[in-house]
Amino acid sequence: MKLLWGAFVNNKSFLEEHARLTRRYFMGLVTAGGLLSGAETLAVTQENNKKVKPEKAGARPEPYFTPSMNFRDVSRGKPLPHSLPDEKKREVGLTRDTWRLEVLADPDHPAKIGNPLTRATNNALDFAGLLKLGEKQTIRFAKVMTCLNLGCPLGMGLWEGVALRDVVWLAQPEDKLRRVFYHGYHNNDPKQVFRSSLPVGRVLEDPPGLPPVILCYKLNGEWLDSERGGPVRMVVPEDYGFKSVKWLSHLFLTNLATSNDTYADQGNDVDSPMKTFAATLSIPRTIKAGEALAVTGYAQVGISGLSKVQVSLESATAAKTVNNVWKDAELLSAPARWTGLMGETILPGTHGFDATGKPQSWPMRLTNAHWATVLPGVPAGEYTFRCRTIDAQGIAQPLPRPFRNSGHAKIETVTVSVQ
Ligand SMILES: Nc1nc2c(c(=O)[nH]1)N[C@H]1C(S)=C(S)[C@@H](COP(=O)(O)O)O[C@H]1N2
Ligand SMILES: [Mo]
Repeated sequence: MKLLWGAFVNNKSFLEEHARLTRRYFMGLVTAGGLLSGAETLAVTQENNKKVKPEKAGARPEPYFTPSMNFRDVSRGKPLPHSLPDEKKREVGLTRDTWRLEVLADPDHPAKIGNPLTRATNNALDFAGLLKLGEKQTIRFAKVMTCLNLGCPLGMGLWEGVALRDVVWLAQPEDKLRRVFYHGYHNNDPKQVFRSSLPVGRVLEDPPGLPPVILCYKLNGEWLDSERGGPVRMVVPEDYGFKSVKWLSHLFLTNLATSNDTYADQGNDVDSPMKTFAATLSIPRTIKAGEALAVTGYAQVGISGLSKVQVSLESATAAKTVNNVWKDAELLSAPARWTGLMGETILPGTHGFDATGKPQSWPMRLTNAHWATVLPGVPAGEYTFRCRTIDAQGIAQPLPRPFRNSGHAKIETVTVSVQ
């Protein structure tokens, strides 16, 4: 086999960006002697390989869980709450020993509650009280944090905390409770409020297969740091990042039936759960005629699940007689080691994993999965590479949909020049 295998496996930057899993997949192709034969060569050279964009850091296979400091930060506020000096953080309750959560009736549309938790009455929930709830039941789940307004994941996390409903019940809601509003610390400036909301039904019950909404205090096994919204942030499993309000300070129990999210004011679709889609991580931009094309990528597994990733390579210049001839790519199995976590293991009792720390199913909803493919060589010309997903119901995703304000839902296209 006349294969540029040396160039392939010796390419440091390529390997750095790719998991052992991906490598094993390509190795398997060679030893099986399958796809690549005869004069075909596998073109992955340092010069023409498309680099992983920095914003795709949260999509990389290694480490699978993104270290907190490598997350992309989406924070508002002047000054940014996480940039305040420690002294100020203590003053405003942004440290674990000074944090307090008030749980109140919404003054404009009050729900009837028996036990408001307030600073004034000295019964606001403190961090010790929150951990105490956690002793009864801790919730832990894997979720990719994704901004509705950005195409790339911000980071893959293992989030841990207490079910929001356990805190809501402390306030003894009695009647007229339709939504839970919540907001984060905002420099005591009403114009800076970042807030979101959920229907009370989502707070009290979990849709099939989904973990509860949590008040999160740990990320990847460590205390949630200030930049990620510590000491406590909301994390809504199936939703985009804007629902996961950082520096959580207030819950308002309301009789209003509609959302009042900050993101609603900006023209976003606020009832839009995370989409399933695929994107490339590594693809050569130029190859020689007849050379095989090796591509790796990731898929964000949204609310509709993931059964397949498919790819197509079409001439960009020839008349469009064929329309998207899709071929299945190889979906890689779950990581053998959960890199990015202490001990690289998943603790027992983590949602979606069995007692030995193995995923109960893979790909897993709300997480990133990785894929790889090798397409046989083609004649010289300009080509368009595309990738898409098929969800767990067999429906191609993204549909695609033309409106961007429901979150990234596009079929990624990359131009490949064959010379
Ligand atoms: N208090 C507060 N919470 C917030 C935000 C904010 O600006 N202020 N940004 C939200 C948005 S739009 C996103 S996408 C996520 C980003 O989370 P990260 O910074 O941990 O990556 O945080 C959300 N929570
Ligand atoms: Mo966002």
